[in-house]
Amino acid sequence: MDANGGVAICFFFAFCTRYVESQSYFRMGTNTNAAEAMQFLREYDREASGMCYRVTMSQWKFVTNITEYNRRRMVEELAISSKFERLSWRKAAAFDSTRLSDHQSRRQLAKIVQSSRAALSDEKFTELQQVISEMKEIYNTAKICPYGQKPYDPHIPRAPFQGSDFQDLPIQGYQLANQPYQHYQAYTESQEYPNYCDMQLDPEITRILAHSRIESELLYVWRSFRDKTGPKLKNRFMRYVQLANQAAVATGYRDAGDQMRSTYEDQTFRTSVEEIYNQVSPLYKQLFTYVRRRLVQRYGETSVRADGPIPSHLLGNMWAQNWKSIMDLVMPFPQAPNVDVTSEMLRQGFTPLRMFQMAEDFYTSMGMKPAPPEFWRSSMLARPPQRSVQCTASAWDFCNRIDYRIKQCTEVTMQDLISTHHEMAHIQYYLQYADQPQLFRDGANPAFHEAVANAATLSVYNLPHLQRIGLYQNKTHDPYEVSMNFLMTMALEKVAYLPFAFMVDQWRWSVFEEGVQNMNHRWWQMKLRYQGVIPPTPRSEADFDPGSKYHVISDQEYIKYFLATVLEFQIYEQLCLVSGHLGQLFECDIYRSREAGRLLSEIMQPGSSKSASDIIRTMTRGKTNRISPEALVKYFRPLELWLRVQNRDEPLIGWSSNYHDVALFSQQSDGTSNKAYSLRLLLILTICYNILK
Ligand code: X8Z
Ligand code: ZN
Repeated sequence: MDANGGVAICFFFAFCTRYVESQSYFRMGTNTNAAEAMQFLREYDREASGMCYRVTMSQWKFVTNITEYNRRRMVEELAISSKFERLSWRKAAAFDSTRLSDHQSRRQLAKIVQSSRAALSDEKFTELQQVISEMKEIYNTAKICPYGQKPYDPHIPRAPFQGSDFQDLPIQGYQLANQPYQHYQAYTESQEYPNYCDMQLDPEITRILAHSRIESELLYVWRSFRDKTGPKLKNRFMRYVQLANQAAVATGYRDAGDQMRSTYEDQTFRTSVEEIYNQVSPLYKQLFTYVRRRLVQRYGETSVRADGPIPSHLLGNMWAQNWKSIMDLVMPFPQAPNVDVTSEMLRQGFTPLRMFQMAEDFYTSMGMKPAPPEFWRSSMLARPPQRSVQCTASAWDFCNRIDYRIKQCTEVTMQDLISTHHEMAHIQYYLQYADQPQLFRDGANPAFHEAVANAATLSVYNLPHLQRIGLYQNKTHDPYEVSMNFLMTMALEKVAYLPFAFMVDQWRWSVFEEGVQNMNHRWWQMKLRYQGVIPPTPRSEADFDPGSKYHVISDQEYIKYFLATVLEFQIYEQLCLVSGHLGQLFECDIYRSREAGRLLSEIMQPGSSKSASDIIRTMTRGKTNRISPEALVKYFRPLELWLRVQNRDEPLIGWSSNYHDVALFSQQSDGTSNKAYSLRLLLILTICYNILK
C-alpha cells in the first residue's frame, strides 16, 4: 500500500503482480478445433487454480513465518508452477485462437500465451528467472553503514549539530512546521541506529530520507544505497534485457516493452499515456514551483537554484516519487492542523480488529459483500510476536473461491486505517469476480486493482467521512485552511508521483527498444525532463541508478501505477456522481451509498473478462471508454488556484536546466564526459580510416 515501500515484494498470486493480457498480433498455432480448445481451457482452469493455491499457500507461509524451510518449500512450489506455465503455454500456443468463434475462449487463450516468456528455450527461460532472482537478492540484501561512522567522502564535512537542522517526525504523522524541533542530531545518530553496517532500505534508509533535514546525511544515504546496488546489478540487468527481448520476439512482439504494453489492449497505448501525462503536467509544475521555493528557503540557493531542477535527495524519498514526508516544509497554513486522527483513534481505544471491522462495514454499508469467515480466521492483521514476518500490507486470493486473506502489521494509526480500507477493497474485488474462470480473476487491466482500492480510500481519508465516523471535528480552525493543508498532503502523494510513475517505463521501454548503451544517462535525462529532478552528485555509466528501484530489477511493469493514480480519481468521481454528491469532489463520501456500491460491483464483477475500455464505458454511462485525468485535475482544482497565487511572482513555472545540470549525468564510467568520449571516438575512427585508406 505504501507508495514509499520500495522493497515491497508483490508475490505472484497475492495482489499485485498477475499477468493480464489480450491482444491478437502475437504468433499462434494452427489448431482451430473449438471443442478441443474448450476442453483444454476447462482442464487448465482446474489445474491452474490448484497450482495457484499451492504456490500462494507456500508464499503465505513464508512471508508470515520467515524460515529457511518455508523459503525452500516456496522455491520448490514456484519451480513446479513454472513448469506448469511452460507446458500450458505450449498447449495454448498450438491453437489458432483468432479462428475460434467463442470470444471468451479466445480471450483466455490469449491470456495464457501473450505475457509469458515460455517461448524461450528451457535453458534461457531458467536463466532469465535466475537472473531476476539474483537481482532481487542483491537488492533485498543491500546494506549500508550509518552516516558518520565511515564518512563517505572525506571532503564532505560532517554536519555540526544544530538546533534547527534536524526534525524527527513521528513515523505516521506530521509535526507542525511552527513547533520546536525535538531532536538535535543527525537521524543516524539517534539511539535507534547501532554502530554497524546493517542499515537497509526499509525501514532505516527510508526513514532517514523522510525525516532528516541535514543535506550531507541525505546525500550520504542516497548515494550509498545506489553504490550498494547499481554496479552489482548492471550486467545482470543487461542480460535480463537481452533474454526478455528474445522471449518477446519469439512470441511475436517487437521487443519486451511491446509485450508488456500489449496487456493494455490499446494499439495507441504510448500516445494515450503521453496525452495523459501532458494533461497533468501543468498541475505538477505548479506544485513543483511552490515546493522548490520552500526548499530554497530551507536549504539555500547554493543547494537549490530558484528556477532550476530540484536535487532529488531533498524530496523526502529515495526516488523523489512521493513527497509527503516534506509536508512540514511546505504546509500551506502551518497555524491550521494537518488532519491526522491517530490520537483520536487511540483515545477511543481502536484495535487492529476494529479497524478491519470498520473497513468491512464501509463496503457492506454500500450493499457489497462481507468478508467470509475464512478471512477472519486466517488473516494476519497484526505483527505476530516471536516470529519473523514480512510486514508490507497485501491482500491475498488463494484461488479456491473460499480463502482470502490480508497480511498487515496493523498499528493504530490513521495511515493504517486508510491502508486497511485499501486492502479490504482488494478483497472485495476478489469476492466480486470469484465466479469468473481463473484467467479472468484479475483487474480489467493491470491498473484496475490499485485504482479501485485507492478510489475507495479517497472516500475514507476525507474530512466529511472522518467526521461522520466520529474521528474528526473542527471547531476552531478556518475550514479553508484545513482543506488546503489536506489537499497539499494529497498532492504531495498523488500529483508529485505522476511524472515519476510515467518516466520509469518510458525509460524501460527505451532500453528494450534502443538497447542498453548510456542507460544511466538516459535515466537521468528522463528524470530531468519529466520530474525536474537532478542527481545530487555526479553520475556516470559505472552507476546504474534505475537499479535503485525495485520494480525495475524485479521485472515488474510500472506504468500501471501511473494509470492507476489517474484512474482512481476517475472511478471516484463516477461513484460520487451516482451517490448524488454535490459540492467539491475532494469532500465526497460514498459511505452508505447503495448506488455507489452497485456501480463499484459492476466495475469489479467482470474481472478481466472484459476489456478496460468496456468497463470504463459502463462506468461512465457511455461518456468515454478511456482513462482520463479530468477528475484528478478537478479534485485538486482548489489547491491549483491557491498554488497559482503563491507562484504569481515566480520567474518560471517549472524548471530550466543548464549545462551544469546536464553535466551531472553526462560522464562516462572513466570520468570523462560524453562529449570528450565522442571526440575520442571520432579521432580513433579518423585514424583507422586513414590507415585503411
Ligand atoms: O509497489 C507498490 C506496492 C506494491 S504493489 C507497495 N507501490 C508502488 C511503489 O512502491 O513504487 C505502491 C505505490 C507505487
Ligand atoms: Zn493495493
